[in-house]
Parts: sequence; structure tokens; C-alpha cells
Amino acid sequence: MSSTVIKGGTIVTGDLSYAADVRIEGGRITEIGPNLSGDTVLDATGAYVMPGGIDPHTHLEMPFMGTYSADDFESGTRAALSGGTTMVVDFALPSPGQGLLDALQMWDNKAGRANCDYSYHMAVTWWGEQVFDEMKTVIEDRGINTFKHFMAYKGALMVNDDELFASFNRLAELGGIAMVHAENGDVVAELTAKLLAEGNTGPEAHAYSRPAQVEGEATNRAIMIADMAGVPLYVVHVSSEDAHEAIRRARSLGKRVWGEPLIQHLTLDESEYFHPDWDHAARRVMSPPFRNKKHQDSLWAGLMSGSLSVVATDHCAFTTEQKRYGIGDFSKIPNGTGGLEDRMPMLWTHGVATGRITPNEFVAITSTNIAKILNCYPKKGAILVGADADIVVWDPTKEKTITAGSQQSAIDYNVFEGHKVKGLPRFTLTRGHVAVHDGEIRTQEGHGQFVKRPGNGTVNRALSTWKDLTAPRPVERTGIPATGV
Ligand code: DUC
Ligand code: ZN
Ligand code: ZN
Ligand code: ZN
Repeated sequence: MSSTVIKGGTIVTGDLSYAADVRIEGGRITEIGPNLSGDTVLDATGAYVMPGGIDPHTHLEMPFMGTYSADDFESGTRAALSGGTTMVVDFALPSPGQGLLDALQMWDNKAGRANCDYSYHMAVTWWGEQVFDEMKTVIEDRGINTFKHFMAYKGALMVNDDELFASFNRLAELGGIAMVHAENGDVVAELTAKLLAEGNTGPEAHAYSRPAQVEGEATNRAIMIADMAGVPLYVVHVSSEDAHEAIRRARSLGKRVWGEPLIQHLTLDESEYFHPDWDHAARRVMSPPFRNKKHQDSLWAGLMSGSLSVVATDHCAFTTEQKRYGIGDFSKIPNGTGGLEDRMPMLWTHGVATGRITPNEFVAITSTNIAKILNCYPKKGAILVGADADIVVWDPTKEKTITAGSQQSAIDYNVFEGHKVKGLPRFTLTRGHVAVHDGEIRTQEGHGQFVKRPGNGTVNRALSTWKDLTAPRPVERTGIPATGV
């Protein structure tokens, strides 16, 4: 079997850094140590050898708001690899009334083109006996242990509290993890109607329609409902101090709750929506919206202190032409921004290079933490013998200016346009295949494989306060007062 050796670099994992070479055979790491030799040698002198990034939040070729997101599994995973990300987790989204297994079949058909490994989260967009039954098959046979619930998008994807509670209870029983898009969809719908009636039709009104309070309220509600069901909870795209505060409090009480900020919310703010150019503002419309510095500082503090666990992208890219469906009515602008290619360089530049986080913390929040939460560690998220050779050789001195003209994504702009980044991949390897070398793309369409993530059973159980109570039973009373007279 031919071997590849990554030579002369510093291995950086989620908890330590040390000088060593890495040998790869058959797509896996087979040896770590000094002075290794191999058939192919990749020079990592002056670079960090890190687990490839895992982006746990993408929407590739997703039917949404009357259109499809523009990056599919081919362009999306090419963008990912170009930026040092070697695995994506996409959301398989049944339309209301559609079965879970049916939706997974649709996603399998699309994902066959992936250039890197991938997995899915299952979305619960409606509730009924079929969903209840199929959840077991999804977890036990398909190896998908995470289920996302939209608390917003009323009339489309949103589920109500009774449905949330039923689904969370079922997940607790099956050893799954609940995920939420936490915004109060009823209030968003009311604010949207009011803003439009008052003539606020531009992209800036999108931000007014989704204030931080709608996120804080829904996050808190989801945490309380998860606690009553006894299920672990993962809150996607945490964008505000209000939501972060609820997560921090839950964690300090011993509840198993994780929060995922996005690179966009960490680095871009609400002023983008007040740009005089309509296209500029509309291209940045996503939910939750970008926020002000107070919220950004809170998200950074969460990453630094550990109350927030993971940085993702919610990559859901739409072209300018698609964004223009919302001219005259902001609520029709397809919600979503790109970021797959830029997450790692942007986080390194604004996180590591500024001294906010260490290189080891960078690895933890871009890869290792989520591999553990999603139950695919140490196959993914690790530089260990036996792990998949999903590796990024990271050159901390390499610089570029982000431009749409040189990106892999299929869209015609980039929300980070003009941002200078320092820290980029020298090599990105997906299961041992060198997919990127110094910006040169050598991806192989269809190389990606599905990564199974079984349920965690009792290991990942929420530490529920509610479940501390003994099972309800009637009290035997000595005397019952007579009713009436
Ligand atoms: N938010 C977005 O901006 N796009 C996709 C779905 C979501 O929740
Ligand atoms: Zn969402
Ligand atoms: Zn999303
Ligand atoms: Zn080179």
C-alpha cells in the first residue's frame, strides 16, 4: 500500500501541540512520530498539522423560500476543502407531511457528488405518528442522531411547543440530540406584517423583524422544554447575548446544552443592512440577522470561556438574482449567507491572530468539539493513529484578500469581500487524498462518504432537573372533603 507522510510540521490538536511527522495509508493515520518516510512527502515545515475542519451547519441545494440554495454538494464541499474544512453536516429537510426516510433518500441522491465526507442532521418540520416511528430507524439504521426543529418560519417549517415537547421526549427515549433554530416565529410573523404595513420594505427591516429578544425567548423556551424531556440540546446559530445568556445559565446548572455561533455573526455587524446599495444589504440577509458589537463581544467571550462550543457557517448561499426576489418585500429575500470557504481563515485571523483564542482552542471549536458532540470522534476531529486522514496543513504566514472572483462557491459575491486573512491551508487532505495544495484545487467529485453517527444512549443524556423527580403517582389521602353542600 502506498504511503503519504506529512513531514516537518507541528501537530496541533484540541489539547496539545508537538513536533512530529504523520504517516497515512489507506486513507487513515497509521503512524505519528519523528523521522518518518513514505512514498509521497508533503512538506509541513513552518506549518501546523491539524484535524480538518468540520462544519456542522450547511444547507446545500436546499429547497427554501421558493428557490434552491445555489451551492450543491459538489461546489459546497469544494469550497469547504479550499478553506481547510474536510467534513460538512447538512440538514435533510422533509417538506411538511413528507416522511423522514423519504427526505433522506432525496439527500442521498444529492450528496453523491460530495468531494469530502459528510453527514446529515434530520429536520423535524411536522409531527405525527410516521415521524415518531421513523425517528427510530433514522437513529438506529441510518446513524443520524441529531434532529433539528425550527421555532421560526411560521406557516412553513415551524413546529409549535406541543410538537417540540413530543419530539424531544421521543429523542430522549432513543438517545438522540435535539437541535433548535431558536427564534419566536409568532412574534417574527407579527413584526414582519407590521413593518411591511408601515412601508418598511427594504432589507434593513429584516433586522428589525428579528430582534435579539425573539432569539433569547426561544432559546430559553427550548432549554426549558428540553430539560422537561430530559434531552440534550444543541442551539444552532447563536447570534445574541440574550441567547448566549440562556445557554450559559443552563450549562452552569449542569444541563447538557451547547451553543454554536457562526463566523458571520462573529465578524460582521448590523451596519451591513444599512448600506445604501440594496444588493449589498440583501446579500447579507440571514436569520438570525447580524447584530451589534455588544452581541459580538458576547459571542467571542463565550468561545474564550467555553460557554459556546463550536463555530459553524449555516452556509446557505443565494445568488444576487435570487436575493432580488425580495425587492419591494424584505420577507421574500431568501434567507442565507455563504461562509464555508472562509470560516477557518476568518476565525484564525480574528481569533488566533488577535490573541483571543489559542491554536489548540481553534482546533477544538472548528473540529474536535463538534466531532465529540455528534459522536464521530475520533474517526473525525483527531490526529491519532486509526483516525481518518482528514487533515489540514495550516500555514499561519500565508495571506490573501477574500474576493468573490477567486472563490469556489457558485454565487457571484462574498459577504467577506475585501477582508484580509492571514492563516490559510497549505494542504487539505480528505481521507488521505490531497484535495488542495497552495490554492490549487484537486478535488474528486464523489470522493466523499457518509459518516454514521449512532445515538449515544445514556452517555449523552441531559442532566435534567425535571427527571430528578420520581415518577408521578397519586397521593393516598386520609380524608377527601365532600363537594357541594
Ligand atoms: N437561516 C438562514 O439564514 N438560512 C437558512 C435557514 C436559516 O435558519
Ligand atoms: Zn436556522
Ligand atoms: Zn441553518
Ligand atoms: Zn507547496
